[in-house]
Amino acid sequence: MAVFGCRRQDVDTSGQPRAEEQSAEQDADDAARPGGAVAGTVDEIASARGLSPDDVKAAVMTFNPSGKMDEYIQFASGGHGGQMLVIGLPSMRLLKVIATFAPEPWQGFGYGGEASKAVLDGGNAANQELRWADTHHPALSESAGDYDGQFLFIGDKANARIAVIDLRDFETKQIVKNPISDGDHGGMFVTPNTEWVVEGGQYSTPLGGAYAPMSEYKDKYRGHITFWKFDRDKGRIDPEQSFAMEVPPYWQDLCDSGKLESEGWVFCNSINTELATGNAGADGVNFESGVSQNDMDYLHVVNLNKAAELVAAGKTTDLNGFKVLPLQTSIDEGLLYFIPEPKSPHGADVTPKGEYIVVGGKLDQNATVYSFKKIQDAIAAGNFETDDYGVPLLPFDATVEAQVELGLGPLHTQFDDKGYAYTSLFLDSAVARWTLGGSYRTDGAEPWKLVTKTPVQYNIGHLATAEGDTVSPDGKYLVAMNKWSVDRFNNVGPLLPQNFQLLDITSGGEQMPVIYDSPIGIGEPHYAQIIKADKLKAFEAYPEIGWDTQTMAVDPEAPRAGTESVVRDGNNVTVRMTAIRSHFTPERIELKQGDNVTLHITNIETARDATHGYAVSVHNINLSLEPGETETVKFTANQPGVFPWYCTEFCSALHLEMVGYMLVEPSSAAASVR
Ligand SMILES: [Cu+2]
Repeated sequence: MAVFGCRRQDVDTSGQPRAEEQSAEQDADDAARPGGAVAGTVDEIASARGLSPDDVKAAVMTFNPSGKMDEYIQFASGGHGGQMLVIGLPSMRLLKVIATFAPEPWQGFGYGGEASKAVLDGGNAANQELRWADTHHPALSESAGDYDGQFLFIGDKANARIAVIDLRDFETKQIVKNPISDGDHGGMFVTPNTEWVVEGGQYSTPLGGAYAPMSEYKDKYRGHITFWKFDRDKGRIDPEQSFAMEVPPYWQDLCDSGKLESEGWVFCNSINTELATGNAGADGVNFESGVSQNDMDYLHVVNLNKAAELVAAGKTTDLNGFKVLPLQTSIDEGLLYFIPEPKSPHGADVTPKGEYIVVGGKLDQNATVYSFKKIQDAIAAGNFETDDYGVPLLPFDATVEAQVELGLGPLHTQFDDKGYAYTSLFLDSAVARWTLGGSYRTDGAEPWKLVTKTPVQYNIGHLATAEGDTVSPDGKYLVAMNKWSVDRFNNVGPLLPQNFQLLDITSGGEQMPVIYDSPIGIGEPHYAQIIKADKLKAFEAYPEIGWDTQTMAVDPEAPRAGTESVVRDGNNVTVRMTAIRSHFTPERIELKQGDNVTLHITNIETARDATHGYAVSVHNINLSLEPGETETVKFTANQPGVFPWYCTEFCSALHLEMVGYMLVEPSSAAASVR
C-alpha cells in the first residue's frame, strides 16, 4: 500500500510530531526497532498497526497537526453533566466544557463569585438550589435562518430550564426556570431571527405546580409549548415578554421552527395520545406499552406569529406571573392544529427551504414527510374533525407529501446541500441517507428514496450535520451521537462512555464512511449543532481592564493598578485587589472573626491566555480571572485561623510565589480551636 513517500509527518514513538526527512536506511532501522514500537514509513506504520487503506485515509481526513485549527465547531449538550461540550471538527478534539447548569471549578463557576452565583440562583426552584441539569437540545442563535455565532441556548429536560450562553466569552449568562412546568424536551429551537426560543414540554402535569390525582389526568393535566422572547441587545431572555400555550396532556416531544416558506409556524410532535397513566401495583398498564397503543400520534402545528399577536392583545391568562394562552383560545383563534403522525414519533425536522416537515416514527419504518403548502390548504379547506379536546385534526392523506421506508427506529433527521436527508435509525444502529423531492432534486435521482445506510456503533440517538438546522446546510460532516459504545474503547468499568462517530458525507451517493470514533466520558450528550468555525468571533482577551462579564462592559469601580486597598467600616471589610504575573496586591488581609468581607479583584493582564485563579483554602472559593476580568466575592470570616490563598493557574515561572495570606483573628481564645 503506497500512501505517501517517506516524509515523516506522523508521530514518533514518544508521541511527538516529527517532520524531518529521513534516509531509507534510517526508516528501515526504525522499523526494525525491538519492543514492538511503531516506526518507519507511513506504509510500515500502517502495516505494523494493522491499519487498512481506508483507516489511513480516515486518519488523514481527521488529523490536525499541532497548531492547525478545526474547520467546524460542534456544540454538544453534556447530558446530565449539565454542561456544554465544544468539539472541533474534523479532529473531534474537545476544546472546552462550558459550565452551564452545574458548578465547575476550573471556570470558577459557582465557587464564590457573585456573577456565577446570580446565574445559577436564577435556576433555583421549589426552594432547591438546583446544581445539575439534563441538558438536551442546544440551539445556536440565527439571523435570516443561518447560525450567526452570537448566542447559544440549551434546555434542561429534568427541571424545565433554559440557559443562555454568550459566544463572545463562551460563558453562561442566564438561567430561567419555566414558571408553569417542571419538565421539557422539545427545546431549544430558535426562530430564524432568534426572536423566540421554543421549549416544548414532555411529561404532562397539572400546570403551575398544582396537584391533581392521576384519575383526573384527562381533565386536569396539561402539556405546554413555551415561547421565550429573546432580547438580542441585552443578550437575555425576557420572561415578561414570553408566553406558553396550554396544550392537551399528550407528551409533547421535539419541535422545530418553520423557516422561509413556513416561517412564523412551529411544529412539535407528541406521544402518549393514549393518555396512559402508568401502573401502580397490579393496577393499569405500564407506560412502555400504554404509550405505544395508537398507530398515530399528533403532530402539533402552531401558528406562532398569530399567537404572538394575541398575546400582545392581552388574550392570555396569568399563571405564576407568566402569560398562558388557554387551549380553548388557541382552538377558537386557529392557532393550533393536529395531524396524525405514525407511530410514537421523535424528531420533527423542517427542511432547509421550509416547505416540508420530516417526522421519524420510532415504531414505524418510515420517515413521514408533510408538505407545509398542503397543511395550509387543509387549514383553508376547514370542515375539521377534532381530537377529544376540540383541536382541529387535519387529514393525514391530504397533508403528507411522501413516506420513505428507511428501517427500524427512525428518530431524527438532518440535511445537506445536495438534496439529501439523513435520519438516525436507533434500532438498526445506522444512519440512513435518502433523497428529498421537489425543488431539492436537480440531479435526476429518484425522489423520496433510501440511498444508503451506514452502520454506527451503537444505538444512535440524534445526529447533526454541519450547519444542518439552517437554511443552507454545508453537507460536509455528520456526527452520529451513539448512546452505547460496548466494544469500541478500552474497558473503563461498567459505566461506559458514549460514542460520537464522525461520518464523511461529502461525496453523496452510497459512500458515507465513519472516519472517527470519539468517546464522550461526560453525561449522555443528547443533541448538537455544528457551526462553521469562522462565524465565531469570540474575544481573545476581555476588551478592557476591569471587565464585568455579566454586563459585558467595563465596571468603573473595578480595582486597577494603584487603586488597591483594604478598608474597614465596623465589621464590614472591603478589599480591592489586583492580580498580575506573579503577585496579588495586597498579599495580606487581616480580619477579625465575624467580619463581613467584600472582595473585588481584577486580573490586570492584557496578554492572551494570562488567566489567574484566586483560591482561598477551606472557604469553597475559587475564581477564574481571565485577562481583564473583574469579579466580586462576599463571605463572612466565621472561621478563625490563617488561610493562604494562591493562584490556581500555572501562570509563570514564579507561579508558586503568587500567593497571599488571610489572617482571621479569633474573637476569643476558645474560638480559635477548630
Ligand atoms: Cu431527543
